[in-house]
Amino acid sequence: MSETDDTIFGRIIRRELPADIVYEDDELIAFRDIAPQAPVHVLFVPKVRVPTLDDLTPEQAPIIGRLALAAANYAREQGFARDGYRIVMNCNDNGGQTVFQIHLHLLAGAPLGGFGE
Ligand code: IU
Repeated sequence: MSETDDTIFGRIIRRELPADIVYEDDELIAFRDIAPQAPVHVLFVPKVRVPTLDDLTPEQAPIIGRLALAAANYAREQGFARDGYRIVMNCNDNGGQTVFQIHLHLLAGAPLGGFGE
């Protein structure tokens, strides 16, 4: 059983809630954000339960690499890697985190501008 079963993303992993899933393997799932902030907005979520980046242990550090690699592979396969994209991970309230299972946002499909613009 997934360890993420107390979040909405756990319910997506278990197919209890619908999502537009674009990638899945033994360790992570990727699906389109329901409120996209760019033409392409995909979330990469590990199946292991980690509420926030602040909870990540040294042993769990490879999870971040797997999320990033999956996002990079997706961008390359979809043909927008050379145009570019942004990956974001929010942590806790001031970071804007609303779902407490770590996830990487992949944003692409248009110039995204700089911070503060
Ligand atoms: P955040 O980094 O925790 O703020 O990101 C959570 C994202 O999850 C946010 O962009 C939501 O639009 C998105 N989301 C979703 O895709 N599906 C859902 O059922 C829920 C939130 I709730």
